[in-house]
Amino acid sequence: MALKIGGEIERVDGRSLTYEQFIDRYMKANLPVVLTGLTDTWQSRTDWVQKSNPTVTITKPNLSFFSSLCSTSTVQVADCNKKEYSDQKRLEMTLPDFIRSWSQHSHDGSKPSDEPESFLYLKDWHFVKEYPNYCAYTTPTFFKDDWLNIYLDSHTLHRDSDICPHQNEANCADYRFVYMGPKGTWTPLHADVFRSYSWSANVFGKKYWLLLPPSQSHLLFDRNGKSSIYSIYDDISEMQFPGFKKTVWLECTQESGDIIFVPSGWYHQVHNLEDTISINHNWFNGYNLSWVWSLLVEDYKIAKEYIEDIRNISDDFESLCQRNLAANTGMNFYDFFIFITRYALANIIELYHVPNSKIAIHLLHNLTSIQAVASEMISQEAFSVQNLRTISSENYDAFSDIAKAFEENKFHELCEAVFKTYNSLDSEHNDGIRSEMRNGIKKGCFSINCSKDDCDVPGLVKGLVSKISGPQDLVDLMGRVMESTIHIS
Ligand SMILES: O=C(O)CCC(=O)C(=O)O
Ligand SMILES: [Fe+2]
Repeated sequence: MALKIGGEIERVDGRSLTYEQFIDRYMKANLPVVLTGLTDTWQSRTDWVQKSNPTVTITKPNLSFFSSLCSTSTVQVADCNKKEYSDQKRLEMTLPDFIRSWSQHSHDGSKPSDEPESFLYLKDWHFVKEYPNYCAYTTPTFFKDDWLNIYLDSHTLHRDSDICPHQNEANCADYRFVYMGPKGTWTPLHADVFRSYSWSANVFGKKYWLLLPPSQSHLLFDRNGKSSIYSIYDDISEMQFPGFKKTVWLECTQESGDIIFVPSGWYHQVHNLEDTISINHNWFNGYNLSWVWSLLVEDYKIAKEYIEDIRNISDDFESLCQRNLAANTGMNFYDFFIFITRYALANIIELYHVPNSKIAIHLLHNLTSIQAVASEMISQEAFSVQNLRTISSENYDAFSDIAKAFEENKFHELCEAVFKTYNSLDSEHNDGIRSEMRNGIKKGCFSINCSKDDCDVPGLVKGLVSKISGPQDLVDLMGRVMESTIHIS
């Protein structure tokens, strides 16, 4: 069945787009775009590319850069020829072994065999985390309002030791990745983790993307709404997937140096048209936070239905559901609530320091979006008084004990990162802050933005709410903050 292509993804020169335009046209509207001209100065675009012949402009990826810099790395690779459950089969190997397999690979696709040869694609490599001193790229301004990675730089998503026993492992670490693989490697149809946004930059090579708007996602599922299509190029049974013929796709060819923005909930399939190396981040912020929450609610229902028959014999059914949700989706309601509570507190601390700045507009928008999501959490069984009595003290303290959070270094780091992020989106204010810091004015609280030696913003916040015992308290706190900041000058 031929695929219906509705059009091409819009291409825009990123240098002529303002941040406000990017917010309005793409993040808020949840529409994809290809941005050009934003990667020319990246170190990776020089170091990761090998000019094989100086007289002819033939280039290849510089694989020896990786074999020498990353000789001790262990990486996850996908075998593009083998399906396992709803994804490609994953293997673990050393980076030099992967590079060797790539160099030896001559994939002509014609080899008749029952067991197709393996065809390896290195995915989800936490390159920045592993090599923090090598500056491969700078995240373009458009993608800097990234709550997920900002939070994970100081905190972990899970506290329960039974959910994430190896908290320091790179796979709990962040959502900043490098992908690389030979021509023909590909990624099956999917929507991204947490229904986050993603951006993906081609450092070298070329990719072909097919994207489907979220309004058509239901057409990709079978009659029971359970299993979904693996590859749009498979021979798809009309009996099993009756909606598929109605789908209309957007396509694009992403050239070397281009960055694609993939909005929340858009299913996509991706093919490397040449040997390709790319960098990508998954992230969310105030513009797509509700997508993350909706996915958690949807996946929670599935996790619950799956074990419904043992409800009556289970002592603590809710925590079983939450444990399964964390295992399947990557976080559960408590992880998410801790995350938004701490992100909100960091925003509140900074808001009280710069109430009349442009930064305050970002911070207030963040609080409004967190408040909207938190109010939807109130009615969830997970937050009933009874269920909150049974959750681990690690989880409960992490959102309820504000005084303790204010003492923690990792919370101070979060405040600093939040402030720096919004400060960098507002260069005017930037200069003011820098000169205050240069003057070495004494600080009264832990905010890096604090210049008063008698400042008690943390005390003020503690005065608004002594303890956050659930989503209702968070909603109320934000209501009070938004009321009181109107009067601050
Ligand atoms: O480049 C790929 O193979 C997949 C990338 C992707 O799915 C993404 O950036 O969301
Ligand atoms: Fe993706």
